[in-house]
Amino acid sequence: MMVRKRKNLFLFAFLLCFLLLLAGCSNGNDAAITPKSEPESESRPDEDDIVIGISQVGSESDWRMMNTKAYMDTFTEEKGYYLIFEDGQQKQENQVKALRKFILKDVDYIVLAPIVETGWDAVLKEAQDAGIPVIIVDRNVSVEDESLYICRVGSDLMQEGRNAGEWLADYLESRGRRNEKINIVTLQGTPGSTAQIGRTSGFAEVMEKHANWNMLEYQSGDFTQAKAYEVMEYFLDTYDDIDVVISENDNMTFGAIEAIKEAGLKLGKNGDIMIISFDAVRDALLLVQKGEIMADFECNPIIAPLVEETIQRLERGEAVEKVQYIDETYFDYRMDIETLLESREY
Ligand code: GYE
Repeated sequence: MMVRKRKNLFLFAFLLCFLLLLAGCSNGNDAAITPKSEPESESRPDEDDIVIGISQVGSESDWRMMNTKAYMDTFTEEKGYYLIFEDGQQKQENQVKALRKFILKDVDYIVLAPIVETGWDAVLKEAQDAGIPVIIVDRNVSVEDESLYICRVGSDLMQEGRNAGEWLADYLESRGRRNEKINIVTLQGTPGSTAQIGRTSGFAEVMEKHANWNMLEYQSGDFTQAKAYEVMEYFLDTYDDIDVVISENDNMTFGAIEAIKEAGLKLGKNGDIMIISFDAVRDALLLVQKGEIMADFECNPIIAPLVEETIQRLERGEAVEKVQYIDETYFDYRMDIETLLESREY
């Protein structure tokens, strides 16, 4: 009896170590609200369920959490969907594996939020050969043959970058700083992702029209708060006259603000540094309200309803648009954010 108890205890301790090890391996951000993948053995799709395999980027930001939640809320069992959700944990190889798993399971649709644009040709061809339609969501893919996917549903990320540039130009003009030398640093998102490429190049397009804008450096903060904090510390150590920080998502902005405050610098229109951000998640809008973020360019994370509409159209045999952009706006410190927040879902 005693021996058996010990054995159980040993087994328990072993399992605990294993679980702790696993937890240690995953990045802290990911642990928080990552939805579980499909419970392999517990449920099975009903005969006429629409089976959808979703390959998500990860859980790197508040935006991503909302984006994932919207898929869960939209593709419900009650509505006749069976969802297989795979979190790529910010690694393309995990996403490729997920896609192969979906193909093996012969799902009805694959929904792919690609971490970066390149490297998808082979696996998308496998899906096409298996006759599974692929819908690209959020970021884009860059493939030789565009017939490898049905359509892309998401944001016009380049336009967001342009809007940010135009806002800065108008703002500087309104403050009589049109011809002043403006030193800028950019916290970029994951290199090679559409969100990074689009926002960087959209802003650069406007920058070209302003010879007095001086981009000191671009560095990636990988869309996470922790990395951006480090990069911002480095920027502040390296350059002593930064006027503007372009931060390619709100979570990086949170990290940058922390570093700027710790360095004893002031944010906002009468401060030392102005931040322009992207996403417009709730916590960031509260900082716009406080004037710590000058302007925030919305990226709407609630893509799921448009994806559902697309799938329903395909089910009815209707044609769908190859590129479907979602409506977006922006917020700046001069607006009545409190009122705007009342009617906002995220
Ligand atoms: O801005 C960021 C997220 O791809 C548009 O990814 C998305 C971006 C979003 O991590 O917060």
